[in-house]
Amino acid sequence: MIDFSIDAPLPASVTRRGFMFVLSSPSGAGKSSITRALLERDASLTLSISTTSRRRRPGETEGKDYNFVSSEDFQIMINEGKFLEHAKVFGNYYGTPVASVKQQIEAGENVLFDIDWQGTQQLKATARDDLVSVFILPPSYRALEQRLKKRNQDSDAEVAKRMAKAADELSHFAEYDYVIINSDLEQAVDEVYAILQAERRKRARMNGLTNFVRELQDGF
Ligand SMILES: Nc1nc2c(ncn2[C@@H]2O[C@H](COP(=O)(O)OP(=O)(O)OP(=O)(O)O)[C@@H](O)[C@H]2O)c(=O)[nH]1
Ligand SMILES: [Mg+2]
Repeated sequence: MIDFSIDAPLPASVTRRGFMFVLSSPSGAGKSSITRALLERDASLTLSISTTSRRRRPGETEGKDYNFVSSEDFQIMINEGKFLEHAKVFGNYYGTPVASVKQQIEAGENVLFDIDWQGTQQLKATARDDLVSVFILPPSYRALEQRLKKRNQDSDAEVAKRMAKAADELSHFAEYDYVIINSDLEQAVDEVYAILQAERRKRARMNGLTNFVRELQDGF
């Protein structure tokens, strides 16, 4: 397989602008597994670590999975303008820290976001050109239910709540640039990776092309 994450060298005068790469899906569609695999495969990709008021689950690490804060502190951070976007999901607050995303994009890095449709809408409103969004669908209702149960991280009540919300979340698929149906994890990762690699090569994300082409023309 060709490793497309290694670019052919660009002329010194041409640079790349990065983008925000958003993955959303109903609970249990496999988004977290896809996220993990993508980060492993593509070294140019960094994960945006969200802040949340949800309680830390066993196995989760502060600062790696999320920055965990109290609801009160989250409210204060909202008021202080600390978030690029934020939303309430399943009764808890989640938000993207405004911090380094802008600088990362300008430096040509691609930033991966595991956020819901509300957050995606907010990013779209403020930074459409820097946003590429992918919605992951489960292959069937049954598959979704089984994945949620197998995960077993949450109580039965929590699983039921998430199932009920899944139908609602599904209805937002049409707000996304791309849709991937995750019936086979490896294949789904390949497909999302292909999108990532094609989007990196968009003309609009390359700076300095006009001058570069002018120099080429001068040689004729
Ligand atoms: N808008 C927004 N949504 C977020 C953010 N961080 C996480 N989320 C979303 O919040 C939802 C719940 O995330 P978690 O509490 O970690 O639960 P989970 O088990 O990962 O749930 P799923 O990913 O939905 O299966 C997911 O849909 C995430 O995509 C954020 O910063 N902003
Ligand atoms: Mg998740």
